[in-house]
Order: sequence, then structure tokens, then C-alpha cells
Amino acid sequence: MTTVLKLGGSVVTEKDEPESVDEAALARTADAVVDADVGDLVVVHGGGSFGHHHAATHGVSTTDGTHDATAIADIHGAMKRLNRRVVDALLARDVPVVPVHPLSLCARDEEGALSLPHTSVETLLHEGFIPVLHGDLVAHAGAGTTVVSGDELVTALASGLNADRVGMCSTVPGVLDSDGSVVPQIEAFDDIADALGGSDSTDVTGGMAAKVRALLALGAPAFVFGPAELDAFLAGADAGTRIEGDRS
Ligand code: IP8
Repeated sequence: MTTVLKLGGSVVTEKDEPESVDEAALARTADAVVDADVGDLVVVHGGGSFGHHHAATHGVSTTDGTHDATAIADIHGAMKRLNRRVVDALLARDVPVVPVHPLSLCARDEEGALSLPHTSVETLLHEGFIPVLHGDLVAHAGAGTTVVSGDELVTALASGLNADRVGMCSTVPGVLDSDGSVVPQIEAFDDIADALGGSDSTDVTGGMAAKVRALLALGAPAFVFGPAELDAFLAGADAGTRIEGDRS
């Protein structure tokens, strides 16, 4: 049983203040991972006020690339700093985490398609570790480097590893309808298209609509939920909005 968990950048950082970790939220998140009972676990965290801040400053997104090595060092360096904070919080609780940096692993072709060789993550899982990846920059043929979001990594990992469950923990309790209520289940993007807006902070990778599209494309059930339901998800229960494309 393999579970891929995305921790939204806004869950563990103060999203509007550059390079600022929400220490209390990170501690609660790490405590939840300690008690996880889901078999093999891969964690992917987002950029929050680390990656998005620097990506916006340098005008880099998933489609607008950069060949500026200093910009690459700034953006990737910020993500490595956040990754180190997440890894340290888990190591302090004796969770056997190993950092995995997508810039050293992945590439995009000229059409922007991402390749993520999964052997490294798979071997780490077999060896009893919990790999911790993060939104990052990746080499992009013809564009230098572009942003890869944690959501895109989750999609690639879930299919490469044949994951059984995917969890997307963000600061909202699920996908919300136009009345602000959590939608229990989504099987097609059209079910929810009218209600989905963009993210209200600097987010170069696109907010909830992009998340739902990515999750519908998976071959496994995915759940979008808030931090209050992280314990439940990691105990194997359903949480927030269940998203699973209808494959009939
Ligand atoms: O927060 C973005 O990751 P995300 C990473 O998962 C960078 O979209 C470098 C902005």
C-alpha cells in the first residue's frame, strides 16, 4: 500500500511573508506524520512563501523558464531551505525521512511533459525511508528551467509508483462549492468548474482548479482536506473531498 501526501506550502509557511515557516503548523503536521499508519509513504511539500516568492521575483513559472543561473540558485536554494526545515521537524521525531530534490531528478521535454524517474524514490521506500520531495525547478528543453509544482510531482509519483491513495493537505477543508461548503466527491471537472477560483496569494502554479484537474487524471482516489483532517487521512480514513475520475 503506497500513499503520496502533498503538504501545501500554505500549510507549513506563512504564505504572505517571504521565507517564513509557520512553526506551530509544521510541528502539528510532523506530529501527524509520526502516527501515520498507511504503509509506504511519500511526502511532497509545496513552495509557500519560499519558492513562490523567489519564482515571482524572477518571473519564472511552469511555462516561463529562465537560463539565469543566479535566479535558479535563488529559487532552488529557497526550496531546499524549506525542505530542510520540513525534514528536520520529522527527524526530530525519529521519522526516517530522506530529502529528494526534483531539480536533480526530473526534466521536461520541449512540450513541457515531465519525466520523473521513480527508481530512487521506490528504492528509498523499499529501504524503509519516507522520501520528502518538494515543488522545485526542473531542467526544461528549450526553456532553461521551469517550475514544477508539488501537485505535478504528486501526479507523476502516484502513477510511477502505482499509489493506492493520494492526499492533498491544504489550508481549506476540501474543494468548496459556491456556497462555501465542502463538496464530498468530484468525478469530473465540469461538476465543479463554476465554483473554482484562483489562489489569492502569489502562486505561480495555479490554485485549486489546477489541483482538481491533476487529481482527476490519477488512477487512484485522491482527497483534498485541511490540516484538521491530516490525522484521519494518515489513519486510512476518507477526508475532505474525494476526487476520482470516472473511468467507466
Ligand atoms: O507550491 C511550487 O510548488 P507548489 C515550487 O507545490 C516553486 O506549487 C519553486 C515555486
